[in-house]
Amino acid sequence: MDVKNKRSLILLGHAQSGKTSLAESMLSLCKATTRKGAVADGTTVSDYSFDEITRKSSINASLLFCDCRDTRIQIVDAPGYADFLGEVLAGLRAADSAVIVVDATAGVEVGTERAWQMAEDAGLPSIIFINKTDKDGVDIARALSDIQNSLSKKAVIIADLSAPELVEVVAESDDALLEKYLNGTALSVEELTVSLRQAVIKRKIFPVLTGSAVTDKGVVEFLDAVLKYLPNPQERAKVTACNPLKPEENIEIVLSPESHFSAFVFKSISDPYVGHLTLLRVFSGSLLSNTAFYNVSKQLKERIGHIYLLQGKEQRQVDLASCGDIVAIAKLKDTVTSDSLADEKHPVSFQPLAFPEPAISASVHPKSRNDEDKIANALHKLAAEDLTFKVTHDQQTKELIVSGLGDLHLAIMVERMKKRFNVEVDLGTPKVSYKETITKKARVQGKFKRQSGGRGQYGDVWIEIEPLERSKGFEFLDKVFGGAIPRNFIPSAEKGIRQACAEGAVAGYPIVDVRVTLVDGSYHDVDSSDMAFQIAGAMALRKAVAEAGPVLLEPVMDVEVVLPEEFLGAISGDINSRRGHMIGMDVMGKSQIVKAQVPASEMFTYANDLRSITGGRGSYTMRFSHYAEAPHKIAQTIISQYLASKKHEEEHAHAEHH
Ligand SMILES: Nc1nc2c(ncn2[C@@H]2O[C@H](COP(=O)(O)OP(=O)(O)O)[C@@H](O)[C@H]2O)c(=O)[nH]1
Ligand SMILES: [Mg+2]
Repeated sequence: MDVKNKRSLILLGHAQSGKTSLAESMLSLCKATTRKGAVADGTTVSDYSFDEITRKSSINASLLFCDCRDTRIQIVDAPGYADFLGEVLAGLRAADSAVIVVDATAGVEVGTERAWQMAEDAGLPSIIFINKTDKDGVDIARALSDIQNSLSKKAVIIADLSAPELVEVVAESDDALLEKYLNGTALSVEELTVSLRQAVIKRKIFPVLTGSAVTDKGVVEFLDAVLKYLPNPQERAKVTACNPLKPEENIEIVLSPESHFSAFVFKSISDPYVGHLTLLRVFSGSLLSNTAFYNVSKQLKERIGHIYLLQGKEQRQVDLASCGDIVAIAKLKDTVTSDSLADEKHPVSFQPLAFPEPAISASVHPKSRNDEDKIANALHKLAAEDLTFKVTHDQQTKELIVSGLGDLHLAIMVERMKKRFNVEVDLGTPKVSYKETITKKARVQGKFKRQSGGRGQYGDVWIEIEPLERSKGFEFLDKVFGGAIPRNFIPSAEKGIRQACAEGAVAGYPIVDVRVTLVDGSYHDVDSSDMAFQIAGAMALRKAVAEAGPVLLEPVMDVEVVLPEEFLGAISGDINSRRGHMIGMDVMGKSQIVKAQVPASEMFTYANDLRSITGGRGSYTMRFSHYAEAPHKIAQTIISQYLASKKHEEEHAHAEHH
């Protein structure tokens, strides 16, 4: 296929606006499918996985293609929910342009604005499709003015413009043309056509199309617009990479099938429908099946078998992938998402994918005890496939913790574990990672002395403890004078002190932001030992903390909530009730952005609560900000829980001993 006859687009927009249905309509009109499917029946090419079929909603970015006259259109159908933002970010790296789908009855929604912003950040030329115009009471003019007010004044329904109006819109985006026009020279149709196309490619004009994905109305005109206005892979926004040997040196990729091969791995899939597939976008040159490529990121050559074009879960074998193609390769061993592939003699390294930090986490509890190994294996496989999903092991609580972009995201992962790996788990509320610290100075003695028949144990230290500034960690000073403790036992005392710090003194959390000074002590010629001084140090530390006004520190999160204005009051009240405080507000189109700081322990159910307060129209992100002193009442609760669990543990150990 000639590179001029290739288009690639990513379908973006609010959840439920009709992206998947539009893709289905395109495929059916281009005869890529024999029978048009429907989201409601779970029969679309794009939403093929069990979780998409049961939820009637996209979760994964799917790849589709159709041939429209002599042009091949490659489609990335992206999910609309913020929980699956990772899929959108990946898809944006594969496509040359974006189609923003707007529900005519709802107008511009939170997800529409987010989609618009992401397409803009990626520099992708965009077409807007106002969908669901078959519905009763649809007001296209109102939807359009909403788009013009919230997204861009340069969004226009080209078909509705009269000839002089069109001239003005186009001339405004092209200085040379404008001058000609103002001088009164007539502009030819060819001039206008070329200039209009360039304006769309440069994001100066955004064509708006209208129609219905369900009845196919307007979709032929939409396909025409894709061919007419959207860039081919050579006309797309320029692509830069860097020289892997000199990362500061930028290289502009020559977007041509004749130049050296370069490609970027934007996604990997391993599911029961397609097996293990690596998805790549070829930016330049070409790659033949049954050859090899050079993986710049891993610095190795990897052999490949077949190359496939994907039509949802179906794979069509092709002989080669060249400039502009979005293809899949099966069973790669070393190549993973975000890797750069290139000609070995002309290596280039693309910017890796950058994903948002996980916003929520939960502990994982197996429903059956025998499943523990299977669970760890399943979670690690899911995390390798979805880089916004993270699995960690909490050293302190000994719990397996999963983190993701929202509770829907975590719920989907639990479903996948069951369906794909046949293991069932419950998600719990993880313990917050508290820390302990002190509020004043103290000076104490730690003395360990055992005398039992033969050789005894003797260690004796005096320490001073004082608070340090937040996030200064731990400092140890040795000010022992005149050999009160032999030099070789000082590291022993320090080791005991550090160990006790890691274990905590009041609630089992690490002690931070303290300075401990070893000031004095005594020893015994025969009975003193490394072990005795370690124990003495630990005893001293625990005693010192207890006397130095211990407090608990809790993690505080930076939270950003995007929501329609009418919910502002409810949201700020809710943030107050979570011991949070507002730190600012911003406006994004029709939405408000609320910035606040809230203790992590108060945020566990936030995804659900926000959804119910805003009827699903709000979204939020959150990331760690700092540690702050937890209020006394909360600290008291945590300390008594800790003491109770410790008591329980001791009784348990005692019982086992007998
Ligand atoms: N009446 C009508 N309903 C539509 C249209 N397009 C999509 N829908 C319905 O809207 C819902 C969401 O569609 P879907 O394609 O899954 O939206 P997506 O989340 O943006 O992919 C489904 O129930 C579709 O049947 C349309 O043009 N007209
Ligand atoms: Mg969808």
